[in-house]
Amino acid sequence: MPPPEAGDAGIGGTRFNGGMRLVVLTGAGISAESGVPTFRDAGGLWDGHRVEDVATPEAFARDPETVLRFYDARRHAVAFADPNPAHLALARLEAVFGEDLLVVTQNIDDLHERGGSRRVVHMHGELLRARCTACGAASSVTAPLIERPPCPRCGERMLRPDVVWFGEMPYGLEAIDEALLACDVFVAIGTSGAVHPAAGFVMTAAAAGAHTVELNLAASEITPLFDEVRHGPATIVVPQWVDEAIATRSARE
Ligand code: BJW
Repeated sequence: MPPPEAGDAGIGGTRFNGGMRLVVLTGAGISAESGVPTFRDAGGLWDGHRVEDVATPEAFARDPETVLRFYDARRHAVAFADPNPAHLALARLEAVFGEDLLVVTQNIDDLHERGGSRRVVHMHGELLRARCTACGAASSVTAPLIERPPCPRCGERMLRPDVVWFGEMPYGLEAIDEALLACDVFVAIGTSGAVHPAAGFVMTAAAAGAHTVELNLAASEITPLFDEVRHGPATIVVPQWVDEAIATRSARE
């Protein structure tokens, strides 16, 4: 895919052309209007929990019941949530951009997939999957983890949520890095920029020459790093930005 040419500035400051490669990073803010709490906003998911009580391997080793109940409750809540117009817009974007789009999500819900996206990397794992602490196999598990269902591979009843806690290595970093280095536009949606390595993706993409865009309800910790910033609820600003991307690409094909 050729790189964007000089003077290729598009609508709203974001540059698009035929063959443009996009990486979209999503955070909890994209699912907020589906009723899934964010982490660090007032009233967020961890308002009633200390992060270190639930989101580290040490916490799980210390008190597995509390951690399993916490994730079972989130699985239950997400099952009743629906994808919102921001998730649906990213699926429309994929329908047009195909393999030129990669969605990297920090979210462990499945709202991107239920919204129709297929090219999604869940870098912090998936709520509906579990990993065996005996044999390491990861699998889809529907039974509540607190009931200690058996591992489909080895039969041991030692499953943990297949999510990435602090101090653990996120998933898909090699593929993500490759996409960031090759992308022309990097967009971060609804993430606070408080957690690494995701918070550093904007710098990787910018250093590789990409135009960078932040779509967020409010300024984040990394807002100054972006070329273009649009503030507003994801259900409004994401479909708007996607419509511009699709219109501009279609006009040039
Ligand atoms: C809206 C909206 C609306 C609201 N519309 N917007 C470098 C420096 C310092 C520390 C580190 C470093 N590198 C690594 C670390 C250590 C650590 C870390 O980052 N610590 C920080 C505390 C500083 N990182 C790690 O340990 C990671 N692993 C790692 O680094 O491995 C080694 C490695 C080395 C070298 C290279 C690569 C790797 C692992 C991090 C795992 C994070 N896990 C969690 C839990 C997952 C499971 C679960 O869900 O329970 O992931 S923590 C939590 O934070 C979750 C999220 O995915 C993540 C990010 O949160 P997010 O999505 O940004 O949500 P919020 O709530 O923070 O923000 C919401 C945003 O939405 C806000 O901006 C709102 O404005 C916005 N919003 N409503 C639009 N309607």
